Amino acid sequence: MKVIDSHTEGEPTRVIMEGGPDLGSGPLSERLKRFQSDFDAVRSFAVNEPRGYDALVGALLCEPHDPSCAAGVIFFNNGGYLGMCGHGTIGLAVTLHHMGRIGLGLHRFDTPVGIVSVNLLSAHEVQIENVASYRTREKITVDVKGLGPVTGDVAYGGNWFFLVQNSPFALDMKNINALTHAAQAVSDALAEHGITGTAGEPVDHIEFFGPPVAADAHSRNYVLCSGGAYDRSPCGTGTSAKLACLAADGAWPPEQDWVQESIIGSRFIARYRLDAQGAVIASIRGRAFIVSEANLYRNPLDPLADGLR
Ligand code: PYC
Repeated sequence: MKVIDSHTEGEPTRVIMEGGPDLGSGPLSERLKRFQSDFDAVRSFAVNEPRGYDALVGALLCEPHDPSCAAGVIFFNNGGYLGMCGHGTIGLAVTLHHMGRIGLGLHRFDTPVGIVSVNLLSAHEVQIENVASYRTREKITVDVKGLGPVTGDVAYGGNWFFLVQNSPFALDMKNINALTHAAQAVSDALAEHGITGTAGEPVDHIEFFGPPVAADAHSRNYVLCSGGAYDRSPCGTGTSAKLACLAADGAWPPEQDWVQESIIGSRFIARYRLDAQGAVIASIRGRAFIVSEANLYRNPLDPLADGLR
């Protein structure tokens, strides 16, 4: 399998360029189901140890279903599959440019949850326009083991998020283990209380917010991803969900930059517009850099041929 690794504001993406599973044709949402049911070992092979690590997000490059798109993509991680991935889309755009497959300017990518627009501003800087984001529940309180009552919003930004305005710990890397344990406990509590997305999807990304460190930023976050690793970037789909909450609260106007800092201090510049139906369409701008190109090998004699699951 040929892969190209990059990082987007610190968060890694591994694009499968060759040697991925043949998922056939049809909408990306159907091909994701085929990936899940028939080729899940390939997901584990590509991102889990010993070839990968927990924070790594995989991106299977596919033929798009919609002919207006430059590429199709299915994102996945150490634990399963993602609807969309903001940092991964930025990483994919920079990777395709690195390979000479797309030029600077506007492109469309087909994903399992819809089409996203990509504006490749330079070899490293990309602005994406996400699928519609929305909040479904406001200020709900769950009792969390070890933390007590925790209040947050449920919102969608391409994945499902629980957004907690007041982080239980200061948003500092020295608290990374405490933040991760707390976010995992919140995730467990949501599952126990049956709090899901609109079609019963798990709310499997948890965001804690607090004041920014940089004077020109608006907020800092910590994001727990569905596989249990924390996002080194501010999370593109999580920042989209945040904008949906700000818009619903009337707390941030359309077409104005919102600077979202991550737990490591990297940032996305985000903004939103309202479409003809009044839906929040978030744009996320960030930078990605290629870090390696590699061939991954699978030996059937290897007890970890399909990765450490
Ligand atoms: O940037 O949307 C994102 C993302 C999701 C999971 C990790 N990063």
